[in-house]
Formats: sequence, C-alpha cells, structure tokens
Amino acid sequence: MSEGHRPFPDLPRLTDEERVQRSAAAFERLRSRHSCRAFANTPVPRAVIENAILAAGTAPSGANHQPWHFAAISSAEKKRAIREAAEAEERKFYGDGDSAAKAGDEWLGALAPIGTDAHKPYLETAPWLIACFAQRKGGIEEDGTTQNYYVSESLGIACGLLIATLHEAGLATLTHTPSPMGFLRELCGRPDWEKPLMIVVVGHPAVDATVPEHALRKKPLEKISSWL
Ligand code: IYR
Repeated sequence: MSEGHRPFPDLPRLTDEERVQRSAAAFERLRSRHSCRAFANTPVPRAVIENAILAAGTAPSGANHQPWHFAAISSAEKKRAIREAAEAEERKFYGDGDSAAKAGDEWLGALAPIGTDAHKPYLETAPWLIACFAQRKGGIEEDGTTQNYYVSESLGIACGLLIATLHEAGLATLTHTPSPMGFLRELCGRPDWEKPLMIVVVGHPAVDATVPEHALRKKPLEKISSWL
C-alpha cells in the first residue's frame, strides 16, 4: 500500500439481486422529489439541517479542498432581509411596471409553465434557508489564498447530496437562484472570495402546495443515456 493510504473501507456485502433492488428503491424514493414553492411555517429541528450539511460535506471535491460553505438561516429578520433583496433582483429579472424584464422572451417563455414570478414569500415562510457558497480560494484550511479546483462541480455535487438528504428526511426543498446574488455574501457575512451559488429553501410543504404538470415530465432512460 502506498504511504499515507489506508485500505478501502468495507462496502455492504450484497448479492447482485440486492444491488438491483436497492438501486431501484433509491430511485423510487428520489423520483418523488419536486421543487416546492409554497411552504408551511412549521419548524424543522436544527439537527436535521446539521445532518444534511454534514452529508453535503461528504461530496467529492477538487483535491479534497471542500470548497463550500453553507449558511443556515432561521432568523425571521435575516429571512426578511434575504426576501427583500431577492425580490428586488427578481423584479428586474421579470420586469415590473417601470422597467423591461432583464430576462429575454425565450427565458420568460421557458418559465411560463412553472408559473414563477417576482414574489418569493416562501423565503420568509419556510423555517430554513441554506445559502450555499462556493469558495474560489482557501484550500482545506480556508486560508483565503490557496487555489481551489473544480469549484462549481464540487459545490453542485454537494448541493445534490444536501437536497437528497433533506428529501430522505421527509422535507421539501427549492433551489432558488436570484441573479445576481451578491447581496447574500454581505447578508451572511461571508468573505469576498466566496461566491453564492444558490439558496436551498427547506421546510414542510404548505397544505395547498402544487407541482406544475410541466415538472412531472422526466426524460426517459433512452433519452438521457447511451450505452457503448
Ligand atoms: N430566479 C428566478 C427565475 C427562475 C429561473 C429558472 I432557469 C427556474 O427554473 C426558475 C426560476 C426565480 O426564482 O423566479
């Protein structure tokens, strides 16, 4: 064994049949995940959010620098400030009475079946917002200068694990990406070498929450894969 290495940890000893069953069961659980845009104000224990962030932190990352920071926000004042700043950006994106939309007609057309607009009340209603920051620099010691690698890829995988863990915990999420999102850095007190990538909104769905039909159309295996 090369120096500084350890044996690969044991994986569960399964039969191929069990592997097929378990992968099918994992898919079944994940396919019921949908973005939620109406949340109840029911509280969610902090321990659930901690576990989801720990799970996110297991993601593979460039040179294992773990170039991410998750700001978990539950304070009513912070959530209100984030909602106000996000809605101000969204009004520019969607356009309001005074100014034309920053988003072009094609983009607005693509969003029409989802039915989104500049109102983001869930940013205050949901018990938790997790602001996800990509660390452009810092290395494993977070020194602010060491180069990081594959930062967006690493954070993207980490956010996938975060969302999957929250879904496993029986909670609804929304990946929210107001653009630009620079206001988040200031509101969360993060350094300027960090770039906010998304807000993951977490909570229980409101009783009248809906899923747009459009979101139920998933591409079939034949379309999303090729076998060579
Ligand atoms: N950030 C905006 C717009 C938006 C963009 C895409 I692409 C979406 O899939 C959904 C929304 C908003 O949150 O409304």
